[in-house]
Amino acid sequence: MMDIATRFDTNPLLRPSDLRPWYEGMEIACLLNPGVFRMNGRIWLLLRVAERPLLHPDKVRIPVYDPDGQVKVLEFDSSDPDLDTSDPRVIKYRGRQYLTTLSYLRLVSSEDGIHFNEDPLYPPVVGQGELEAFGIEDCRVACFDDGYYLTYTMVSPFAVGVGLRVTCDFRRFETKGMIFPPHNKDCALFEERIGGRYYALHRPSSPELGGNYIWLAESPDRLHWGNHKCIAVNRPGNWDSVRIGAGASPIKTPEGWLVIYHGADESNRYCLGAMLLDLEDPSLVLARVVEPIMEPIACYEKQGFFGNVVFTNGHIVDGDRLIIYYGASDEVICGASFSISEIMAILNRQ
Ligand code: MAN
Repeated sequence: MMDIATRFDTNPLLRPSDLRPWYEGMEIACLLNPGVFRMNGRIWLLLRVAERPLLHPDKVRIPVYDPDGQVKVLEFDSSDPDLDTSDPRVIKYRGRQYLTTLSYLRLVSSEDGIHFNEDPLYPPVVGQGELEAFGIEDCRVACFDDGYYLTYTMVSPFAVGVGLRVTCDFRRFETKGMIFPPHNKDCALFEERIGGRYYALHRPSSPELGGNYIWLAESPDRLHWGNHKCIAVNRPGNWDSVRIGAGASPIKTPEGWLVIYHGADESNRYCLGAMLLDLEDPSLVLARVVEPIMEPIACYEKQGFFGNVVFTNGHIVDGDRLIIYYGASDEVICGASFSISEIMAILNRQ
């Protein structure tokens, strides 16, 4: 099978063993789904790093933040019949769910977009408070005149929602709290106003009636969001049949806003797709691909912490070249490029 992505020859670019764990007594299980931006002439990745306590032969150990921001480890007996460990990402126990890893964000940068290093001057971005007790994940970085807007998934025993922090230098952050309440994730801000208003794509979940669809919202200030509209749904029987969610900020082209999105099917296989939104009214979907533009094909995309996943929430645009950075198998960071005109050519006009 073929897709239209050109993977970097040097993939994976980063593996868990390339960084030291941030928390004592923990190991890095996964590097995944970076936010991407340019700053000071360099390309930066805001990696999602997932750490877990060192494996124990008879215990299942779950890391969480306590109210002081310290990591606390919950322990379960591996032989307890009430423990469901069938998904490597989640533990289910007596009606409750816990994550097997604790995610936070870490910055690396590069001159060439291939070799990335960490600079100790930039501290990790970690979960704060009870709504982030299970960590923070999958951060999109949107670039505005007044700073970088970070939209990320807040995870806690209460729920999953979208948080916002704002920074100009990635050293001091203003925390704005939850901007899209549960259950919501995959929030990508448009990097410019349309008709004087800010816009965001987001992904609420409505399991009883509806599904995991992509919605559009508008705002006067990027903090308060309203006029929500569902703009794209799952396609039964297709590669994006169970859930879809936006990647990074939509890309402005003469023909419309190009949105790269992920879609998953019943077997949790994650592929990437694309759709085109009207320039003036982004609630209008002008076109959407039928086949994915990228599928888990390479061995590092098929096998890993959670195999058969390509997931992106960060890219760089350079003329016709779209470079995505992506998490492969929820374990390693990779790069791939696309021709924007080639994506445009396969978009199916609606
Ligand atoms: C969810 C998120 C992503 C992850 C995929 C696949 O959508 O947690 O971070 O990559 O699942 O596991």
